[in-house]
Amino acid sequence: MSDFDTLAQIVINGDFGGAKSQTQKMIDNGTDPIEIINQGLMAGMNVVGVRFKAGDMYVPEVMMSARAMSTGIELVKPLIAERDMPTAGKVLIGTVKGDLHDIGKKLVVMMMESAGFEIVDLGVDIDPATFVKAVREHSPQIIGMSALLTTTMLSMKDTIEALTEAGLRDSVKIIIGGAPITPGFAEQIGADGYAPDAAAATDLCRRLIG
Ligand code: B1M
Repeated sequence: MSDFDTLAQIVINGDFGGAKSQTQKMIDNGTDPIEIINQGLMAGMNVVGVRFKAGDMYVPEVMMSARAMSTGIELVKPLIAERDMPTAGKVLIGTVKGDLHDIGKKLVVMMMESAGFEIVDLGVDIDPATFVKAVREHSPQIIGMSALLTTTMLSMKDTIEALTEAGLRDSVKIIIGGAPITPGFAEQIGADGYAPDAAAATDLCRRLIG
């Protein structure tokens, strides 16, 4: 097994101690940091994404894998100039106004970060005006909104309307998700897409950015 395969397997196993020592070993051996990310850490997380989607891995295991991946990334990050960090695109994400649920959103964030997206996570209880302000500030390609309550999902519609009023709607793709959300609701409020889980959300962003 190559060093890359070993690191990928460590990420799949969610072994953050192992991720730290294996990444450090590869750095000490002079392995290219970008290759450590792409062929080791991300390769492992890609397998996790596929298994999670297929129902072969569950939320706690995915979180352990994401933590293992982050442990490795933190070690190689200082070795890579910021412009060289692989980025798949920028995603601004938040749980909508009135809603404090963020476990699923955090999972989405971890999966997207693992796939190379740059994430601006606004947190929870984010009102439409804050989304608008953040789009102006960060210029993301994608906005992701999460809602877990049937009462707060309507804030997604308000946010899209606020973005339209601010003249920003056409500058971003909008995706939504969360337990009460359906593809029909996404279509009804004019979102660009819906994803049922973190792996699907990551795939959707890849497709939307092309
Ligand atoms: Co609340 N809660 N909760 N809760 N809570 C639910 C959602 C509920 C279904 C429980 C129930 O009654 N059976 C119910 C909603 C009913 C409804 O609206 N139909 C409910 C309620 C009523 C409430 C309160 C109103 C309770 C009260 O105070 N009376 C209150 C509301 C607070 C508020 O938000 N203003 C409340 C509070 C809380 C806690 C704070 C205690 C806690 C949240 C802690 C936290 O998130 N930091 C909590 C929890 C934990 C839950 C349950 C038990 C679990 C949610 C969860 O984390 N699931 C939940 C019941 C349930 O779902 N079984 C419930 C695990 C997570 C990995 O899944 O979040 O679905 P999920 O995320 C998935 C997908 O949905 C998707 O990907 C994720 C990972 O694959 N996804 C996206 C999520 N966001 C996405 C975004 C995307 C794409 C995909 O693109 C951007």
